[in-house]
Amino acid sequence: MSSRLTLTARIVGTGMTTLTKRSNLSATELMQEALQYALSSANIALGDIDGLIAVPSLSHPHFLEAHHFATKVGLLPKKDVVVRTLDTGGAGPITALLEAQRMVTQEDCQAVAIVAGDAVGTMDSSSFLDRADAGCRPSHVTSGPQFLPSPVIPHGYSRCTEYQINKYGCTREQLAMVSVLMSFQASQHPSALTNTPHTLESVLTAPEIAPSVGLLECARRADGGAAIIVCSSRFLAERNLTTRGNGGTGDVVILGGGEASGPLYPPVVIDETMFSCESAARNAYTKCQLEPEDIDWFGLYDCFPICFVRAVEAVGLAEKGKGGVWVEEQYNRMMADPASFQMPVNSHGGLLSFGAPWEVPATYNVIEAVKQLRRTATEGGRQVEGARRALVYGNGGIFSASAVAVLGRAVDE
Ligand code: MLC
Repeated sequence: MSSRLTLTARIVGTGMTTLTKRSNLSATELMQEALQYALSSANIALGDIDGLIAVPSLSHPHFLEAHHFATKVGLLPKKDVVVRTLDTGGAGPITALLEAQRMVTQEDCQAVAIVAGDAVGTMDSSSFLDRADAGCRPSHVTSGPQFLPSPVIPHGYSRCTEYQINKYGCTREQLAMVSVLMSFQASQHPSALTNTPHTLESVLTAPEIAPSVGLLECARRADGGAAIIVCSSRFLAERNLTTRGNGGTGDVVILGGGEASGPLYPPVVIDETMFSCESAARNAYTKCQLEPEDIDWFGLYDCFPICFVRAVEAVGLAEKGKGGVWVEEQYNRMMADPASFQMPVNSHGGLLSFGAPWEVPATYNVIEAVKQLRRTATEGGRQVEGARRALVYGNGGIFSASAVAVLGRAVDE
């Protein structure tokens, strides 16, 4: 009864295109395909959508991305539709989830679609790096200590990695273990790009991309589109669409979240002030009045191992400075008994091993979270038994934007 009186934002459908190294499709085509899957999984029509959020792509950038996409799919021109482009880099899909929650609970939207798509895998290496580098390096800095060589993003994360090593004693091996763990998780997911687990040695001996980052420790460039449908509980009740009982899947509620920002470019001297996941996670827990112990599954952004290690600490899985030790414990547990190993974090394999179409991957965290909460993550022994709440985190730029959302089953058991 109370769920009908309190307006909540529910994730009722998700969709994603097949992840591939090269699709030869445009970002818009990938978004369009993903949206179709999401609408059909939510059992609603495009005409029901009165809110659309898109995150921009690197491969096919458009002025007013969401307006461009809405026009392409025929949602525009139409007066009563709220169309917004959100750009917080890789945090975008989580920022969008929190925005969709506000649109549904405070702006009277009934059904909001979030779309993301990119074809960075189809781009040749130099075009990709030209665009990726330009975004993360100030154009006037061409030498000196602030200058980051190409590839700029791995070099920026390498600087942060060295800070963690020097300040907290995180080891190079512990960082490489993140990639091993992610590849193990991915090998249990049928849609992941990486289907064979890496060995620690293979990660440590992979070609060096930046001083403390090897090839297998970089977000795995790919093409893909993904979409999420968020509806108001009122709309679902009016349409008799509450999916609880519809195939037994149940709705997923957006409980709340938090966001925080860091600098656009890494400073010459890295210190704690540049990291933003900690305050985003703290804000999310405070808003939802929850503690780390209340979360059953975590979708943590892992574009590079350092991002994952910092996230493990930020969300409270490990004490500050002990993220590397936590990773090593998981790795040792996995090596001791791979057949029964389960880790309730990134059960899809994350950016390192599931696949990373630029700003799309945080959407995969949400899609996997929804599967976990609906208890349908059945392949590969991934399902966390009795999962009731999930935390999803997205990171933009080089720790420049952090967004954290907490999701729950619509009716707790
Ligand atoms: C690459 N390969 C991997 C892999 N990464 N294999 C397994 N796991 C991984 N994590 C494989 C590729 O599939 C390919 O295989 C081979 O390694 C070479 O990769 P490539 O990308 O084709 O090579 P190249 O063009 O030389 O570029 C290498 C690179 C680039 C490391 C410079 O991949 C790169 O920049 N990656 C990081 C992408 C990135 O920065 N994303 C944003 C993260 S920051 P094969 O078999 O095809 O030869 C973020 C925040 C934000 O997420 O806001 O965006």
